Amino acid sequence: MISPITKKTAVKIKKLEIQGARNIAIAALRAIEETARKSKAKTMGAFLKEMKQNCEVLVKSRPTEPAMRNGLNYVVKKLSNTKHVSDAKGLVRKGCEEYITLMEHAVEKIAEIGSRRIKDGDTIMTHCHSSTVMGIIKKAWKDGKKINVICTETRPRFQGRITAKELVSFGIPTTMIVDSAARYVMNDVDLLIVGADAVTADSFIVNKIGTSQIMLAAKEARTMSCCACETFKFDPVTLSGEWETIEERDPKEVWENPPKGLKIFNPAFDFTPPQLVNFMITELGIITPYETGMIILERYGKVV
Ligand code: RUB
Repeated sequence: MISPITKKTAVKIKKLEIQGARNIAIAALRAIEETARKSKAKTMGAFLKEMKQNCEVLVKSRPTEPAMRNGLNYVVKKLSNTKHVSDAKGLVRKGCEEYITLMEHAVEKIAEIGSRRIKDGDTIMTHCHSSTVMGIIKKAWKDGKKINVICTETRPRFQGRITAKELVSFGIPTTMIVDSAARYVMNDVDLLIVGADAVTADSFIVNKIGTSQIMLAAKEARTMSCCACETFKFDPVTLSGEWETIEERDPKEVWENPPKGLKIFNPAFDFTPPQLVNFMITELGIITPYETGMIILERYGKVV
């Protein structure tokens, strides 16, 4: 049975009322925790089936989100040797709490490590809205660095406005540009910081559509570029050669009433190759994108 909270959360995630990889993962974990707590299943078999079905609905709500998938797998795996539903409910609660705490600590650590890379007077550019990137910028500002931020508007869903509102409310000098102005202003940027939805075993960064173009412009301008990303977003399925699925969104997001016969293609994310990324800021420290495969291998083991 699909619980009301799973249905409600999946809809909110689909509609981008909940956006950003970390917020999505946290919302999905909270939904699964409530589903478990309110479950009326009498046997472990029925409980496990219910958990898996609810996880599937959540995972399908945004296919390019390994942080959510990894989190839900982490919780469900805890149930493998459990005999009683009441114990299982406790384990789900514990698993969700543990994973959310790990993510929160990771984002704090990233803010600390990342802000050290920002110098007083720097101009930072970012794309879309990443809570991880925001953590770094706010920490640098709190540490007294007089920075400026350039943020893109991020068509078609304008997540750049969330970024801009948040930065302005913090008092951080912020300039918004249209996405296509990124290359034009790149020579004024000291550090480009983007977030990630997924990172593949072969070191590609999956983030909001347009990220790879901006990273390319940074490379051309010899502007330092980096990706701020918790290792929970590293995707184990890519170790065995699976492609990261790129979510395709409703064409209506691009043009509500297009002329008849026009095709609109609206991918949500793109792939940035490792050669365009100077470094990655993770909770484990600063790494190059080339190390992501090793971290996935160490954490999840070889595929046999
Ligand atoms: C958001 C986006 C963000 C990453 C990282 O896309 O691309 O950069 O999700 O976010 P959308 P965070 O708005 O389509 O979800 O650092 O908060 O996990």
